[in-house]
Amino acid sequence: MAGSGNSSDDGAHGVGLPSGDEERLEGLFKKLDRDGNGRIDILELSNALKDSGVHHTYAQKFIEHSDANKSGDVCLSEFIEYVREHEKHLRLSFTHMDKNKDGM
Ligand SMILES: [Ca+2]
Ligand SMILES: [Ca+2]
Repeated sequence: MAGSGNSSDDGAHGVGLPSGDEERLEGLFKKLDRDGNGRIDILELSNALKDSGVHHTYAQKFIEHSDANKSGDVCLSEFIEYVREHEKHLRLSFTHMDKNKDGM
């Protein structure tokens, strides 16, 4: 990672969002993006879910629904957008995933 720029925009970012929410989702995104290329593809997601015993068709569904521009993979903004909207429903799976990781 090169250079940490001083951005001087103290303006409105994340309108209506509790601060920290996007960071939290970004952390989750980075966990799932195993090769760190900034996108989650079907393989990465199904591997992550497989580790925690979630059926792989769930990964496919997740990609299908969150891939807003139909690129075949999910970038950070698509991920945040989707998870934010569906978090209540999704939280179960992701909590489950964390638990399993720590619990083994
Ligand atoms: Ca990736
Ligand atoms: Ca996409």
